[in-house]
Amino acid sequence: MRRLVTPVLALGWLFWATAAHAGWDSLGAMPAPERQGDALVFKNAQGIVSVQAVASDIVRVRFSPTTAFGRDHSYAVASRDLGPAEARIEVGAARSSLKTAALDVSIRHDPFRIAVRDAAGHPIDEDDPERGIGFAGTQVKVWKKLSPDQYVYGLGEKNGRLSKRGPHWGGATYVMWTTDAYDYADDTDPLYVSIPFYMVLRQGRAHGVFLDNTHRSVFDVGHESTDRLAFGAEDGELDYYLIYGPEPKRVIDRYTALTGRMPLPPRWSLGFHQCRYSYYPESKVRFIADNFRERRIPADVIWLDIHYLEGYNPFTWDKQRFPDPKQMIADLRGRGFRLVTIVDPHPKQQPGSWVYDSGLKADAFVKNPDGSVHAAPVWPSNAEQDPGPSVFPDFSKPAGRDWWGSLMKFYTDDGVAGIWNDMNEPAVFVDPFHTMDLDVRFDNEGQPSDGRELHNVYGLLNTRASFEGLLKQRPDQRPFVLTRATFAGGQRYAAVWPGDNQADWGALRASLPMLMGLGLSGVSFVGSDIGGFAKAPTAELVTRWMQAGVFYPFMRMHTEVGSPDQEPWSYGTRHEAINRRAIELRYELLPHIYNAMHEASGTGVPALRPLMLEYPEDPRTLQIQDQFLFGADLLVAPVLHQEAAQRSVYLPQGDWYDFWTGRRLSGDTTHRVAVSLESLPIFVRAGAFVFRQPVVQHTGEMPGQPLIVDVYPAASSEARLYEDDGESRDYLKGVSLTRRFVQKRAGGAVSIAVGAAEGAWRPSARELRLRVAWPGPAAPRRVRLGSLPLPAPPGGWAPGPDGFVTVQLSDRFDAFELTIEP
Ligand code: MIG
Repeated sequence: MRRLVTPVLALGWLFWATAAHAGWDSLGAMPAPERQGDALVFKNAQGIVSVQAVASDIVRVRFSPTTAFGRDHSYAVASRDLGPAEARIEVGAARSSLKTAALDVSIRHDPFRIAVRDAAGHPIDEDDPERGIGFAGTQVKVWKKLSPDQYVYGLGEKNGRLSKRGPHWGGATYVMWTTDAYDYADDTDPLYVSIPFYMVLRQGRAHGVFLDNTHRSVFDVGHESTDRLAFGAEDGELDYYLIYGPEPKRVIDRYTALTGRMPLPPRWSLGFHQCRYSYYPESKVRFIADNFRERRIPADVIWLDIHYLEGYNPFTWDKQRFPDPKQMIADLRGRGFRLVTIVDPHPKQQPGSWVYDSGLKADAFVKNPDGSVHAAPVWPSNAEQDPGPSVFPDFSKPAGRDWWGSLMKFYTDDGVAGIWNDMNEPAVFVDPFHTMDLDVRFDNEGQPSDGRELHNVYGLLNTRASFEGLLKQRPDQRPFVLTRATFAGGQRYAAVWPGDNQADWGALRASLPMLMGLGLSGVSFVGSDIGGFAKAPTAELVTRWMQAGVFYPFMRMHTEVGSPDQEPWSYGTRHEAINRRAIELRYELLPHIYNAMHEASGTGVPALRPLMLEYPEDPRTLQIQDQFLFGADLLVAPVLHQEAAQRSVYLPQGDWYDFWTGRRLSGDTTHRVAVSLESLPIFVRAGAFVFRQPVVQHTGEMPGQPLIVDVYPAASSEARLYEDDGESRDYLKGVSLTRRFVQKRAGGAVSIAVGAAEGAWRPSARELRLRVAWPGPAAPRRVRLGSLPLPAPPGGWAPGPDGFVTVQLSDRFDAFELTIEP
């Protein structure tokens, strides 16, 4: 867009205020505001603005180019009870301000501009002085200053860089409009998920901005002009929250206090998942299960895609292909497998069928403007026999969600473990937009509206209904839902996979910033299709993808219809062995992974972390996207290039250990590491505790396994380990086990203190195996348990060839201290 500001400026602010730039009106002068609680409310002939301290570190700005605000309603916000604001408010003639313990919000009245500083006076977020808030017809927008030292992250599931300012900082524009993007390239936008949230990091200080508007929205990050960040929506209010850190982790914590957090997933869902479009008939499913067990490749879940259905119609079984699903599922369970089925939100319009008839009766479907039920072609229209259009549940209606939720019984009765919601952008087979007609009518929780407003939350509300339905059917079990589309706050209901990626190296590399961007945006249970969905990967690509996928929070292999076999053993024995080793590593690390996911469920801070999240003060971390941290302590640098013989790895300040060899490496520098096809470079931060177990074939084999704790000494450090039964919801009532692990180095000795168990859960009897990366030049002389010297090797402790000293105890859940002396 051409800048029209400067020449007009010369005419004076009056014109400037009303004709700032092509097609947009900019908010001009506001009279002094009215105070309402912790908010200031401004009104003029152009519109109404409220600036409210929601908490001491969260400010909400609402603007409507009308005379009054609409209903205060949100599908994304989970809680507005975020702590006291205790705002001090001052109203002056030219300026007003709103001060909390953390923030200083200063509002200039004429022209209307907002600037936020932290308590020390650092600028956090400032309206662009020339533009500020604007509107054009129903559109609303705000322009903010963007300075060269501001890094922008987040925006959910996006292609491109981790840092959202685009290549060479030429800027980039991101659209929020959930879209079925089959076979997308590494620059396709938008994709399936819309999360209008970004984080800004400036000289180590972070804040977040969340636009709570479900209409199509656009984020221009330094694109139209390098020094501005603009965002806005096609309709509705400009309703955004500014969330202060200053630590980036704190921003996520507070953003997810507002929009909710991922509930603790069932442990089996953190195992390995095998999927394809599609496994059928039953004998094929059994064959896949047999392969895993006989080849000793661990796995927990097999997935059924749309070919299990009769005519692609959800809530049916094709009885030719699956004559006895209940028996099949029971047999699989007996061998440690769970089954997840796809359930698309588009039942066939089929009078006489129980799903359609009961939906009509519950008045649960999306309507046409004339009040008739809306029908359109999706998968059931492609059925070989008796094809027909589909109807679409209105998930924005509580009764529609309840009805959908009640249908989950169809699956839970057969023993299906989890639900896969696909096609919920919603995708519809009509060109050119490939979605539902936007004039359709939704209930919108009592304030009827159309597709323009509800499109972006269709997936979120679909998963909400699935999640709540599963919970109703199995109140004592954690629901598992996977979704393709969602919106801000969707982390409360479902894990996310970024749809139909390509089986190529670019897509493998792109998966890391995409998944990290989701994590920075509150969605921490994520994983891309391993091997790639569209087309066929090479053996080498599959193996590299499997290695990277060990650290995807959701680890699933999947491929499209008609592609060659894509299982871990499909690429010859050498690749099978390496793929097995990768999946085995996943299972060895499950106690650690589960612990990290538990942390994410409590704070929102994702397990899969960009380096900037832990090292925001280190400028060298700010754009790294080809390596990542898992939790705070594991740094993973998967090999992402074909035929690579080496790769470089940046280790931030501090000491590090090579996970595989125990060799010490210094931080604050870039290392070149030689790699072979077998290599998955992993580094462990000094001070880390890594929680492991021996390889198991599925999570059902975990009870009774030794708990292995690898300790990587630093001057001093601590960690907490969370455990529970992995499946039930008893942990919500305190039936869990948390222990604190502390280590210290002093005078050449290393001491490890394990705290008393908190919580009411205990695992079955097992061994506790502590392995300490012994820093001394020679083997230790003595190991004491409290004051008791343990028998020397081979009795109570043993130095290993790998430099680790191993101490085996029975895990007794009481506090103790171990000292290893030189
Ligand atoms: O139009 O269910 O992204 O994972 O295998 C394709 C068939 C529909 C798209 C999903 C993909 C799934 C496929 N689905």
